[in-house]
Amino acid sequence: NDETVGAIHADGERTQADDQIPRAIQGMLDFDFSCGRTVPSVAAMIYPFGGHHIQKFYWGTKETLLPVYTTVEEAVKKHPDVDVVVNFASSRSVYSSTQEILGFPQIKAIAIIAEGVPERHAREILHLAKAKGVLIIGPATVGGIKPGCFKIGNSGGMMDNIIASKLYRPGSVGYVSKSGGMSNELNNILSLFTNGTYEGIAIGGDRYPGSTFIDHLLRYEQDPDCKMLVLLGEVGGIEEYRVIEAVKKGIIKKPIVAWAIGTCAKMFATEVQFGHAGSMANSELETADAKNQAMRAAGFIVPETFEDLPAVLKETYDALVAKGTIRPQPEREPPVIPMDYKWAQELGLIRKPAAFISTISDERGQELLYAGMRISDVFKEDIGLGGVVSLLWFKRRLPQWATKFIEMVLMLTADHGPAVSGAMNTIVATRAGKDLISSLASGLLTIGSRFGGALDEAAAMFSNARDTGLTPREFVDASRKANKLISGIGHKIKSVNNPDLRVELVKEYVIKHFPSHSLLDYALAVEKVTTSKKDTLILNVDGCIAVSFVDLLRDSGAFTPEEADEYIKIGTLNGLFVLGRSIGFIGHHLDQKRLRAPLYRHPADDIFINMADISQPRVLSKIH
Ligand code: Q5B
Repeated sequence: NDETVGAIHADGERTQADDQIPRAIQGMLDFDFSCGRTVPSVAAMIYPFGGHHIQKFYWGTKETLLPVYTTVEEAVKKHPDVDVVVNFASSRSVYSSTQEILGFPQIKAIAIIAEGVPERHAREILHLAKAKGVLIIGPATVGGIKPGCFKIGNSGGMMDNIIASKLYRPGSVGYVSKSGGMSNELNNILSLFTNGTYEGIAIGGDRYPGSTFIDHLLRYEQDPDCKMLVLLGEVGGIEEYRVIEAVKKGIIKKPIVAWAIGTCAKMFATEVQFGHAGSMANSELETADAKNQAMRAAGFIVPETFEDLPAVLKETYDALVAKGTIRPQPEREPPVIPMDYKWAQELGLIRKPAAFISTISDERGQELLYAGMRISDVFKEDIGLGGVVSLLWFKRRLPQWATKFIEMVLMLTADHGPAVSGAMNTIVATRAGKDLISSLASGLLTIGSRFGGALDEAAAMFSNARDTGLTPREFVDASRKANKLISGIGHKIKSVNNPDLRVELVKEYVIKHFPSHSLLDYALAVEKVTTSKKDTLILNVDGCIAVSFVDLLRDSGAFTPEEADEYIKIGTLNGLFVLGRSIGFIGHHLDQKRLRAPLYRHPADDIFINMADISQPRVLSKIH
């Protein structure tokens, strides 16, 4: 009927739950929609991990939501109309989950998809289900399908197959087979040679299926809308003989077309185990030939070969039409189900402009690539952290003197003690109980034009001044006139008499290794002017790194002048300080954690609180 009937149970195996099960559910919903159902047949999912949540699926061209519960108990309580569970749990957990499901009398049928369920577990489930009057389909089954009504999991295949086999509307033929793959073939044959499938069940190929041929054929016999039966048995087991008994006793009266697969077994010198766990003859009785003979003798319609199956199906169907038992209905237009985007893309039917472009790394292939360089080569060629930065920031290999300089900058800027603004904020955040990322972010957010974030502006100011031909003094005077501090000049504690050794190290390296250091020379000449006014107005660490990096960008030969300018404009140089100082901020966070440092509160006597400028409390006039 057109009510929600099923719940899905999945265990915790991420690969299944993440991909295959939602895909199977989407297939069920697409089938429902194609049948003209007004509500999805799937009411809910049960997934023990991840907490209660909601998952989104397509419903035709629109979307619909399915609740996901963590327990069967919660699901059945919320959905008292549900009586079917499709159990997608793995072979390891299917036993316990099926037992749990069997504890709820509201559930009347369970389809067990898992393969490789231990036979002892399968028999116990079967025993318990029988006692409780619950129909089990499977294990090791694709499930079953009732056109126009409900499909279990991946039964019937993909939507194009469902449409081609006309499974969106009921036919008159009920079939039961062991194999899921063969049931798809049957759907196809029935759609070509009869008016199609009324209901089809694949009982699964295990030695102990939860329900067998006879269970389903008896249901079809009782159902007035099912006019003709098909049994697709196979070598191994004796379940076909139970159907033979029912036919002989007149319990099954509807015409039944049958075939046991595996007649080729006789061509092998020894007994052959076919694909299914149960498909091996342990006696003459269990061979496909013996079964076909016995079914023929009992009055089943058994073709001479499997290839003749379509012909006998057609004959049987035509006879029922001639008798008036089956009245073929006019065909309705097959429904249009939108194709999944991924599938359409795989088939090359659609294209769409990408929302994002990325040009620095690629992890889609076998090996991660940094700007086209294989990660294994990054190590083989020992390009170091400076090499990695040059690949990911500049998309090119830089000469060793340049990559070593990048590494030097990262090492020099890694920390400058706990008193600097960013470290302080990191420490205060840590002491307020924040986690590493929050504390680090707190420190990083402090980096600004006065603290650590002066590199880009320093690079721009010094190069503009030099490029426009200003002498160092003219530059200093012009900045003062414009009331503008020169970025990269000045330090809170370092001075001519207390030089910043980091700056000395950078200067030494640049002068020794760089092919040219003209902007550094210019900046040092500016420093001479500023320190003549005040000895703290030195070329500071930000400024020294910035001008040296401009020399690197302009004169390494690796960049065009336009590229060099662009890297300065887009904020690359501050990135060096941010990256380096993150090392120190993380260190301060860990240090405070290790020290179990308590919440920090700044002493009030260190804050001058003055509200003298507020002459009187302001009173808001009443608004009438
Ligand atoms: N005056 C750095 O200020 C500081 C002047 C200037 C012309 C200047 C200041 C400044 C530019 C930004 C800059 C990076 C705020 C610094 C860093 C990383 C760090 C930090 C650490 C680490 C220092 C006193 C007198 C006044 C000013 C004049 C000052 N700067 N004139 N150009 N740039 N620089 N930031 O000491 O006549 O008396 O009114 O903003 O490059 O952040 O270690 O702490 O590794 O963590 O408070 O090294 O220089 O000086 O503002 O009282 O000024 O000098 O006009 O003149 P101070 P102020 P006057 S490296």
